[in-house]
Amino acid sequence: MTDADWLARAAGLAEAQVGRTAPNPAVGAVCVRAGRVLGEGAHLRAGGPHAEVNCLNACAENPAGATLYVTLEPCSTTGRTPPCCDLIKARRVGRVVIGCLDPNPRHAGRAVGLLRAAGIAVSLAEGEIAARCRALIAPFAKAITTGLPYVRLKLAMTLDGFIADGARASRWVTGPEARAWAQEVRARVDAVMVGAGTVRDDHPSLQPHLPGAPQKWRVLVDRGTPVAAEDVDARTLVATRDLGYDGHDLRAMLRALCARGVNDVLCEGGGKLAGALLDAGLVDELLLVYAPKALGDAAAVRGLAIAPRGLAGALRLEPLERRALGADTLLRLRPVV
Ligand code: AOF
Ligand code: ZN
Repeated sequence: MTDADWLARAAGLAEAQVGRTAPNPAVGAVCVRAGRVLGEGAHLRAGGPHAEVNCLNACAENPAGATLYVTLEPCSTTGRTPPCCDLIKARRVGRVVIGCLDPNPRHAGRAVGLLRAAGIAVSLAEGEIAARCRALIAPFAKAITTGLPYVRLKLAMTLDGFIADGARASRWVTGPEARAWAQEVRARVDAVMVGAGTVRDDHPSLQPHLPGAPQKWRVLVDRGTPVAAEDVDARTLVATRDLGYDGHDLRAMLRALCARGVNDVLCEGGGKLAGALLDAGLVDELLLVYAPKALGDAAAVRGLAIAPRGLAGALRLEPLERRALGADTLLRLRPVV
């Protein structure tokens, strides 16, 4: 087993917690001596022990001299919990291998010097495993450095770009595989957001229908369309009421959402909200699921209702992934800025 292999094990522990730790990042740790796991752990929820603490406390034997693999740089100042660097020193860990540095300005890069000064060897991951550890915390990194959540835009569309037909029916655009995948995506974000028109037409629960999945914030962006009382529950944030939304400034609305501890939000439509987010440059990632269907109906609902642009100024997207979901096709894309 190489350092990268052990870090991959730690990354797996962290990945299982994605969507559960807001506003903290998901972090995993494994403590190893002579090719044997002494203990492992993950950060399970904000306010609870960090991954290193759970890992070191789970060690079946004294971790003195052992190697600690952790997906994120250990913290070095007191937040809701005491600094992990102190515990790592107190337990006399011999070596720490870090998946990626902490973008949180309170900690960024400090652990490396602090641990080395205490005689602990420190290595920083590189290459593929470092990228995997960075990807794990991409929403946290954006939120902590910019005050804005990481925004994913998911739309299920026909090949001619419609998310609903002329009667606003949208339930069966994509097939069962794509719908099951959509539940997993919901389970891994902090909040799910839609325009109020979508709520009026579909009354979506916006919750992941998966056993054990935590409940998400439902963000209803009401511009023009009021939200009916029966569509509001304890997990609902009505943008004008709860996020100070003025009907225009989506950036300020997202900032208010981030201030509530939401590191990432999944926008599931409708087309106008999707277009407005794209026009405002607020989307980090698009998840477009294309069903092999076409409607050809001028009254159907366009998915990407962006402002008109000429070909020279077209919205450009960089493909990150293409994947079959049953008969449907997922395109994961990033706007080119
Ligand atoms: C770690 N391991 O498992 C996590 C870390 O308020 P606190 O005490 O929970 O500290 C939160 C900050 O600690 C968070 O913003 C991030 O910088 C770091 N998170 N650090 O060493 C962990 N979750
Ligand atoms: Zn910590």
